[in-house]
Amino acid sequence: MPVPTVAVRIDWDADGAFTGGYDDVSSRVLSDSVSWTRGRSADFSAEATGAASFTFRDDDHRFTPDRNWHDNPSFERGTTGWSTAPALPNSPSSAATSITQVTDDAGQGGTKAGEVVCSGSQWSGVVFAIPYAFRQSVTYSVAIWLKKMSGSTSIDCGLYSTTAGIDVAVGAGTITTSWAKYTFTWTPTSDHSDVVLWARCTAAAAATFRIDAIQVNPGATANPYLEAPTKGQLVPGRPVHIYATYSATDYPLFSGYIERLTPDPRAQTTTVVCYDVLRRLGEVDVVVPANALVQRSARDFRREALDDFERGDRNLIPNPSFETDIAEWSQWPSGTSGLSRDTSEHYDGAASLKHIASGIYSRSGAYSRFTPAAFAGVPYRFSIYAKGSGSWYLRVGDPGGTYASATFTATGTWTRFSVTHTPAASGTVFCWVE
Ligand SMILES: [Ca+2]
Repeated sequence: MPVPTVAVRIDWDADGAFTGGYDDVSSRVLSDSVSWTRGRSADFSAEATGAASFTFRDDDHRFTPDRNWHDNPSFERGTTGWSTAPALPNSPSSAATSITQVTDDAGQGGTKAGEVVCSGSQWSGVVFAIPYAFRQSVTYSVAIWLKKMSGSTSIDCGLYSTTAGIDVAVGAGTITTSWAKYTFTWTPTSDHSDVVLWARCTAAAAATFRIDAIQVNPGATANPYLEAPTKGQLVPGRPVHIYATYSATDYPLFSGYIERLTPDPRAQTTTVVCYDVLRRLGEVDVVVPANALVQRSARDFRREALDDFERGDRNLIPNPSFETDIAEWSQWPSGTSGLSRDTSEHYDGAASLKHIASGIYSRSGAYSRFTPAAFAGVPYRFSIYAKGSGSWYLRVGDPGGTYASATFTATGTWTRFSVTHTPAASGTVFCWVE
């Protein structure tokens, strides 16, 4: 008899998806440590909310909050937090021309790096604010990977208190065309909560260089670099999702948020305690109908929250992202000759579905079918991100022949369009764009 496998995911970077490279933490969870409850209580008893807890293996300190104080060290999700503002100790300092995400990496994990284009003015560079308190007489260590792309090789890096204007530490120096790690330490002589990390060109010359795998931590040596989560991500409130997979079907078990993280240095573990969406409902404003106490009980809210979770965490479209092929999609009126997988354009992932309307037919498009079948009376939302040109219908219909339709005009920018339909009959549902 097959045994269900249980998966645990945490949206560390709070991007609304559990698909980040390190969001699936299942392999780190001690197998006998997972527990959860949906908080179902007997009739007439007090409403109980759900909870979950599990314990990570933490022998490499991946889940120790102080492991890395830099919250965008790898550029995997862009350049958030980085700035070309010249908040640098030398005067006059100048802003770099740009910092962008590029596909490259220092071999420390991930696939992206940051590329800095310096302006040609002396002390041109970029900064990243580190929003944590640096304490007097505590030594902090930094490791940063740099690679020259063009121009000057006179690059340095440091930590700096922007208001005190003192307590500067400087590292790096002459960089090369190969990725290399540069390290330095800083021991502030007073407390600071306004510290920035900089990387800049010390010469009055143009320079382009790349940055990756930055490590900042208290201590005399830099911790080994590990791809996320970092200090700013190991915090309460991050979404948590536990589900079991049985015969290739996923069954949600728990949806909630981190309440607390408790590292145990001696056992080299970190225990995570979570609360569920129902307790979250008690913490946020909700819109309820008039006479809410008469019309809706807390049990209704619970059932709806769980229903939303069970419906909302699954995508019924069998092949929504075209990452490997365009299976499950067909062309209307017939065939697939006008459909192709396009890796040059994509909203998410690495590919999109490209459809060129032939102009032969008054309408042409692409369609897919829901599996499993939809149920009468339950609303379904079909949404796509689209880019291109022309006027289109977005439609979803049921086997009873009724359908809902929305029109949109595609533009040169990826934009989300959606349509909602409540099937009148149960069975396989079609969704299509034409
Ligand atoms: Ca990276």
